[in-house]
Amino acid sequence: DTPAAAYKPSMTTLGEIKVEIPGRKADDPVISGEEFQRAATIYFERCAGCHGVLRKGATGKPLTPDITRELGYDHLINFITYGSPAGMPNWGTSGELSEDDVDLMARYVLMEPPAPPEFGMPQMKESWKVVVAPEDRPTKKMNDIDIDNLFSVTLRDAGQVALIDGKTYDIHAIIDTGYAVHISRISASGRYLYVIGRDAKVNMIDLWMDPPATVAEIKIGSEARSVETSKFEGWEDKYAIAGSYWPPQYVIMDGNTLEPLKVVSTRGNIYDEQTYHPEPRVASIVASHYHPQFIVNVKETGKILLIDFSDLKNLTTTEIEAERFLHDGGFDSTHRYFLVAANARNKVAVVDTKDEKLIAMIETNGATPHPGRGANFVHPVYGPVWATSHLGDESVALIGTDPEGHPDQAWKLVQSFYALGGGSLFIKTHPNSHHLYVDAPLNPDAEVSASIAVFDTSTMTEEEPEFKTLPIGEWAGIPEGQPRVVQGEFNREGTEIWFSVWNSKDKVSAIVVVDDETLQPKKVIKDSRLITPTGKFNVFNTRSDVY
Ligand code: DHE
Repeated sequence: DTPAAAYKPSMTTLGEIKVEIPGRKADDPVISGEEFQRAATIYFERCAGCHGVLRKGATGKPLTPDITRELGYDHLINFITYGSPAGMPNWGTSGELSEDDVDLMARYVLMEPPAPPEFGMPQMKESWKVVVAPEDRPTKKMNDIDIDNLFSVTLRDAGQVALIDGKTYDIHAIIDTGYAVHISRISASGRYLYVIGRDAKVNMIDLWMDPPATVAEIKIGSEARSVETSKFEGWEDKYAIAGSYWPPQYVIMDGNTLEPLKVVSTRGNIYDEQTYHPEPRVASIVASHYHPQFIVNVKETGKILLIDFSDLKNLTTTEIEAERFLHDGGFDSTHRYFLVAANARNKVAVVDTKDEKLIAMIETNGATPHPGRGANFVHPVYGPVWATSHLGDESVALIGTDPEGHPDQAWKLVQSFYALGGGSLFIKTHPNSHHLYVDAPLNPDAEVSASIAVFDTSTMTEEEPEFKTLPIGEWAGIPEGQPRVVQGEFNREGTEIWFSVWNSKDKVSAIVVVDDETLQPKKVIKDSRLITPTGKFNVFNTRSDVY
């Protein structure tokens, strides 16, 4: 995959999806069983991330046959070949699909979508492996790694994570995982690292071992994005949870072995229309600091679930009506409030995790907010704020988060200003830093997508702030390809920030470490094993929700 095509799943590694051809209708296009199978696999791996497996639409338009037949074969061919400015990739002209495949996909979407198989407890149990049983694990840390300052780095197309030392920049271990690990999360004790691949494989890695290694693994579905571990006092390291896109469900697992304990479907009714949706996918998940709860965001039905795990037999769930297309989000600096983007609705929902209710729904004045976990800092005029950038335009939105000290600003959009360009995915700062970093990896301009905008938060006023542009891609000194610079992550001390310089898998990639004080490059980490680095997660910052 090239990075340009990578904002959706890529071919080859998820494997063939076995589906039945639904009953043929008289005017169905001619398509052989073999072609149908191939088209279903291409669809699942390339298109489903945006349009949904059942083609009901989310970030991408709905593509059910009533709609596609209205559009017609020729229109579909053009659309798939050339894409659209609204975000549909140009599959044909980019060369990622051959002319024959474009023709195949146009015929395929004229037909009823097949549903891939369900994946329940028996399949999970079959895939579950305890590689090192708890009683055989070390009783103390066996290595001399400063675990709190370790970074777990996704090596996307290699299906691995790299564990990189935050001080020496040495690679302590490269660990095989599922394909394209989406996120890494750390147990409350800091000992275990949980990662989840796009293919819904979860690895549990023991950071006390020398070298750190996988101690348990499980597959929880066929496509997934999120994993988290229990953090509330008294429940540290007790449970893990993973959410999947297909089938739409979450599973609560034993935090020590990944034994699947409870699988819950998220299928149900959309919060506002109250009509049934067959594919409400699980987007971000965080662990509450106020109750023994996981906070699970269900995309298509627009519901935020507060799942109380203290009694799995008598599971209590608070179901909050929020907004459709919930995606990514994080806590405010006090960890009491959780802010999550309803991205295709240009809104951010705020949940008070202490009082267990929705307290605000805020328009961000931008297109498609995409915060990652967001960025918290104290604005000289507005006090504590949480920030998001946007996928669809160049704006950054600041939301007031201090109802006690700044009640007039709390849960309002207090400022909106411009960064480098549209196509931003992640924004980052640290309590010890006075800089706010904004990426733009999906910007069509190669120079913009390889740069980072940085703002000085200590001098912000009510006026539009100025920013500096850091040419991270240039600093990486990569001769070939068109690498994109993505997702800043601070070290434990908050003195340096790491950026992935994400090239295609056959080309050199790098991680550029920037000194937060001088804004100059401090280190370029290059290694033939660093294939397509994307997300990076510092152990301390991730486990303590510092961002
Ligand atoms: Fe992500 C976070 C889903 C594409 C890198 N991504 C998330 C989360 C979700 C999500 C639900 C929040 C997880 C959580 O916090 O529990 N991502 C999706 C998609 O559905 C989407 C749009 C399309 C797809 O088909 O996957 C998508 N994401 C991408 C990419 O193309 C990225 C850049 C590279 C990749 O891995 O494929 C990418 N997503 C990330 C990263 C995070 C993330 C690095 C975590 C950021 C953080 O700081 O928390």
